[in-house]
Amino acid sequence: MGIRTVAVYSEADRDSLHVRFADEAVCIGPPPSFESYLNVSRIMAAASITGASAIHPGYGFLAENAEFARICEDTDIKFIGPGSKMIAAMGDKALAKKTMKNADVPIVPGSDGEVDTLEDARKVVESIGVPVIIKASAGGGGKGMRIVRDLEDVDNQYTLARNEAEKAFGNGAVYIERYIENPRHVEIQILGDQHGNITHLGERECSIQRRHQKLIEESPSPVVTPELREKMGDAAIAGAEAVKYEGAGTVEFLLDSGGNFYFMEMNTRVQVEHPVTEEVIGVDIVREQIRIAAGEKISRRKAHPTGHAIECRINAEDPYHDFRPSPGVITSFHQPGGYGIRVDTHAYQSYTIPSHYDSLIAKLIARGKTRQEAVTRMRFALEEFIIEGVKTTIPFHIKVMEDERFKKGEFDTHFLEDFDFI
Ligand code: MV4
Repeated sequence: MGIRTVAVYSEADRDSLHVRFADEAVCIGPPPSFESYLNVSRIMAAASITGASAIHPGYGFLAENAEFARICEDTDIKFIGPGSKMIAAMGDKALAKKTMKNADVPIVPGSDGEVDTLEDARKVVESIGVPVIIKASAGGGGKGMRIVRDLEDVDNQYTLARNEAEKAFGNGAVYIERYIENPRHVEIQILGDQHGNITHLGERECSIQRRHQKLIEESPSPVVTPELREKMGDAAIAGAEAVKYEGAGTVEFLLDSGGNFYFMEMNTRVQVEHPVTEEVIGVDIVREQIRIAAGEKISRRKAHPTGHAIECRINAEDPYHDFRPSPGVITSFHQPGGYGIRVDTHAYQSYTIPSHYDSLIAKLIARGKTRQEAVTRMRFALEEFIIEGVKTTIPFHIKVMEDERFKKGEFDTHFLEDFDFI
């Protein structure tokens, strides 16, 4: 795009590839993220010293921090993403649900917003019936959730949920909804520009996860028909239009076994799994984010997926020992390549994976004309990917690619709970 870039990095990331690739780089502090990547004043100082006109927040850290976005707005540095009020509104999960309900987006039946007392919690559960799920308003991504299967457990679980939420987010607010058994996690990628145009880029299937950490994503979903895609896409667009959404965003849905879908959360950042959408739609999502931030228009044309793409998250974790982190020096690194293979990574041979951050070290994306071709190509690329010195999730992914149920596309969010690896 011809835009000069400035990387920020902590002392632990001095040797990361993003630092070498940027035109300039500024160290913003010691390894602990509170002293570097979460330290707003140091990031603003780095932007100011280098004369940066915009900040791309990526994912994680401050990417969905409304306060950081507001400070960018106040200092006239363009935060590449939606406005701070939008981030705050979507970060409040109970409020986001109300907003989507008002825009006629399907939601899971449940409480009308937050449930502030035990008496109200009992009333709500009695009216919707068990099983229910209690979720933290300030949560998301599975943190602070409790399932209630027996009316007698409401008191206990409600109290536990509030205490957990208070501890984790400094906000004990919770809401309640019917618990959907064996759902799939299917999300719609959207783009909105400053001129009111909103479009969707189809769905991603993200049901293969472990402890709410996604491990494998794909697009299209093996169960989403063109008709369902149109319905989910229209719902996501209706929700985004109601809030005049600007930037790249993701509308997460639960999809039940009957083909019914329900709004779950909206993410106001680019997601880790965005490459599978890029591969089947033929759009560079980060480029679109930057164009939107610069005031340019997106094309309104509806996008249809061509072929199939799968992403495996290669984490520095030991899948043979409960996926425990495995930081350290990469002594050998050979990445796969060739037609239909893409690797997004900051790692290389001799690079030291720091222990301070999460363990994602590479994203391996395989594309094919069909899902089967993508799976086969992924299987061989995983075999070809050599990483030594640290344990990785590669052997786990090979096992999944060989699994009969996975190959048939027959899975839901509980797939890994009874997946016998080893
Ligand atoms: C649910 C649900 C069933 N019913 N909500 C987990 C992450 C958080 N965003 C919401 N989650 C769920 N919400 C209702 N009403 C099941 C889950 C859930 C889940 C969702 C997506 C992917 C994996 C999951 C694993 C367990 C539970």
